[in-house]
Amino acid sequence: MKNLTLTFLFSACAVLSGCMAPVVNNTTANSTNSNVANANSAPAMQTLTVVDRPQKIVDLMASRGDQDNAKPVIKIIAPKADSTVNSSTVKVNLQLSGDLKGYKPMMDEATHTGNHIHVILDNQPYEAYYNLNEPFELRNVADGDHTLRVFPSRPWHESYKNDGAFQMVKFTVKNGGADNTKPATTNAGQQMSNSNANASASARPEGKDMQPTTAAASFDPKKPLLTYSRPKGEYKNADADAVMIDFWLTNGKLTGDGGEYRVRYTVDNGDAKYIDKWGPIWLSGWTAGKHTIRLELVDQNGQTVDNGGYNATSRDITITK
Ligand SMILES: [Cu+2]
Repeated sequence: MKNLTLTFLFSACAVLSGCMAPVVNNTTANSTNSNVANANSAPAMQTLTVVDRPQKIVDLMASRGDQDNAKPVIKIIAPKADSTVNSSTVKVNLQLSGDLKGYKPMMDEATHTGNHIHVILDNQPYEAYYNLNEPFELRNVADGDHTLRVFPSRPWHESYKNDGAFQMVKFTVKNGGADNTKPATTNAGQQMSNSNANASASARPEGKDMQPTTAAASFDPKKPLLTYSRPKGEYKNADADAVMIDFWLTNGKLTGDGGEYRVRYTVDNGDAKYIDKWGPIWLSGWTAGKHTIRLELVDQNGQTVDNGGYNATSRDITITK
C-alpha cells in the first residue's frame, strides 16, 4: 500500500510539475525530485491571462483598408463532395467569391506572410494555401474516407467567420497506392502519383505530405462541429508574447451568442477555461518550451459534444524566447 501511494504521488508530481515544481523543491528537495523536474520539458511556472488583441495586429488591420469587414465565400471545386479519388495525391481546387473588399490570398515574398486559406484534412493541423491560381496538393493521402475543411484566414491566421466562409466535403481515396520509390498505378495500369517527379522543390505545387489518417467513421457534417485552427507550430520572441486561440464553429452557437454550447480550452495541465462568444482570444504569459492546447466543444453541463472525436482536439506548440 505504501508503495502504491508513493507511486501515485510520484506520478502526480511529474504531471503537475508545471505548477508545483518550486514547492516540491522547497519542501522535499532531494535528487529524485530534482530529476523529475529536470526530466519534464514543461516550464516550471506559467500563468496565462487573456489579453487584448495585440497592438501590432490592430495596426495591421488599420493598414488593410476594409479587408477585415470582407465576407469571403469559399467553395471547394475539387475534390468534389462524395467523390472517389484514385490517387494518394489529392488535388485541391478552391474558388473564392463574395464581398471581398480587397481580400486576396497571396504570400508577400518579403515577409512570408499574407492572406491565405486554412486547409484541413480529417482532423490534422491545417495547411496554408496562398495562391489559389496555382495547384495545391495533399500528398500521400491514405486509402479510405476523408473530410476536407477550408476557410479563409488573415496574415495573422485569424479566420473569417461569416456565413459561407467555411466549406467541408467528404471524399474517398481508393487504390491510392502511395509509394515513395515508383509511380503508383491503378489496376488498369494507369500511372498516377509519382513522388519522384518533384524535380525541384520550387517547381513543386503548394501542398503537404499528409500523415496517414482517415475520417472518423462516426463524424457527421450536420452535427455541431468545432474546427481547431490556432495556435499551431512555433512562436518566437515577440510572436510568443500573445498567442491566439482561434476556431471555426459550424451547426451550433455559443451561449454568449444565443446558443447552447461553450468552448473549453485547457493548456498543459492547467485549469479548464471557457470561451462563450465566438471569436479569437489572445493568451499572454507563456514560458519557453512545449505546450499542449486542448479545445473542446461542450454543452452547458460541461459534457463534450461528440462528433467523431473532432470536437476535442489537442495540439502541441513550441514557445521560443
Ligand atoms: Cu494561417
